[in-house]
Amino acid sequence: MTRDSPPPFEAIAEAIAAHQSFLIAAHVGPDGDAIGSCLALSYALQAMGKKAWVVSSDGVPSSCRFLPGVQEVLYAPSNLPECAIILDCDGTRDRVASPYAPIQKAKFRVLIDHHRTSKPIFEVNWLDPNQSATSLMIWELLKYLRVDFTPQIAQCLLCGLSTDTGNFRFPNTSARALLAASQLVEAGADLALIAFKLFDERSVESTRLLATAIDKMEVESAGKLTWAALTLDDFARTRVGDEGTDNVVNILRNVRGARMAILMRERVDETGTVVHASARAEASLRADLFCALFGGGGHAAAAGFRIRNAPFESSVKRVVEAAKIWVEQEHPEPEA
Ligand SMILES: [Mn+2]
Repeated sequence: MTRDSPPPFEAIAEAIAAHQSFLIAAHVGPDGDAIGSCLALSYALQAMGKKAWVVSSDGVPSSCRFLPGVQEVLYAPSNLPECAIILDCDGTRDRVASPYAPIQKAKFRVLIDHHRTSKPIFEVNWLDPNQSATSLMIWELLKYLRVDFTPQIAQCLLCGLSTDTGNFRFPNTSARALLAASQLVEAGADLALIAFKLFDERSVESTRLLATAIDKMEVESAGKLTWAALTLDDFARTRVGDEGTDNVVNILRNVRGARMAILMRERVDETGTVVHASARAEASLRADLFCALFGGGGHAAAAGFRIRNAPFESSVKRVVEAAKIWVEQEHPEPEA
């Protein structure tokens, strides 16, 4: 499939018709587009009389817990699905927030994504980096399938669209995205609630962590780079986990003159110390390519990565040194 080929709606419709049970999953560290697109598709499949399980091995971020259907999200599928539909990521073992065996054992797999770095690895692949959000692609698909847009489906899709367009402020806010938003509001979605939940609401603990991050902010490269590193100690003191860092990197990126911002967090899992990093940048700085240096990915303006098996401080140093060079260099234009 090339970039310009039409969406494989017919093949996806056939996959849905031919199977009875579906695993739906998106990327690790899920956001509103990941969760929203999965839940909307699940509602649609259930309305078509199918079994659908939304899986997120990283759970649901607190900013998305207002969405209908989140209580049904599973950490792992309870049964083997006939068909797996993977959304908003490249479909690989490392990126999908689901045990991988059920995906490998499924009779049929569908990949729907708007990340530039994704490759057609499944039986049916709809990859379109010009789409503002995977939720917008699901909106197109459900229109093709003539699904009734219930208030639940509308709320989930608008949440995804709002997440990935920065509540309709980023340059990827296409006319199509606004048309979809208008129709989703008409179908019962609550944009004011979505915007507040996704972008403004914070817990007391997370507000304290934000203050810590701002306090620890470093400015480099004549103001072109802002960054902060939050340690285990910072998390312990403010009594909040990684979910408390939502949108903090965007605040670092908002500093006048900053072309790139990086937020690094010291976390621990069963493998030991893990550095979680988020980057935001002018699209021309290709945050996705920067994060790929450390095994991550994402979009030109927003991307992330994780570093394992290295002490936090030395990882932070390595990332900052690379970023200082990066903001001085030219990078390839995102392909159309
Ligand atoms: Mn997305």
